[in-house]
Amino acid sequence: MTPGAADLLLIVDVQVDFLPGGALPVPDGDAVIGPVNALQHRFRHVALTQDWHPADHVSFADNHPGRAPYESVALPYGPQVLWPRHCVRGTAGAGFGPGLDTERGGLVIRKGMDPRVDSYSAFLEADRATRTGLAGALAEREISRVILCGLATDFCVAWSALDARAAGFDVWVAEDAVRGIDVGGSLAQAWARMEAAGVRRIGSGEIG
Ligand code: VGL
Ligand code: ZN
Repeated sequence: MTPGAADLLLIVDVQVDFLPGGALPVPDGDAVIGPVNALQHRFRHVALTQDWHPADHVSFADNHPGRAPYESVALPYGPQVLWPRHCVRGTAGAGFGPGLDTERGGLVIRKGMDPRVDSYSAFLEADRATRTGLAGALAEREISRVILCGLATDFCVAWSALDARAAGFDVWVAEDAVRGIDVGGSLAQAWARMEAAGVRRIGSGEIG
């Protein structure tokens, strides 16, 4: 694949709290930084996302008395996994990972800012109704293909990839530039859902 003017690299949630030593570390998460940095130089359009929660966010287990991280609760929009408190907006944990090149990013999308609604996806919040504006911004830039990398494969990468497909983009995941959390089989399930939706996988070495 040779990226051109209609291609966007979407770097999902490469943030301190998702890296080893962070509040919600993705196993081996720091392994994505090298490939993600190498990929960026091959793209004219680069966008980054940041999970950016208020302190009273509904996805934090400690905001639900008696509940523990990784349990699921029923919310008005459906089941919600409860997470350790992470990526509280403005904190060091919500910052981009050390070593991640960010200067080529023309667009930063922050998500999960509504205290009552989570947003794994960079396009659509978990209520499946509130749009972040990313699809419109990409349409205005005449982007037709989105290549995803970052964290976590089975949550923010997968939901973003599926919503990008639903929005009509040609979608690829750079499989060596993502890592997953894997709670209760979520990683295999996410790959199966992406495959069924027509999301394709590519090695970052095949892009350039
Ligand atoms: C994510 C869990 C909670 C992610 C964000 O970036 O995949 N996962 N918030
Ligand atoms: Zn989150």
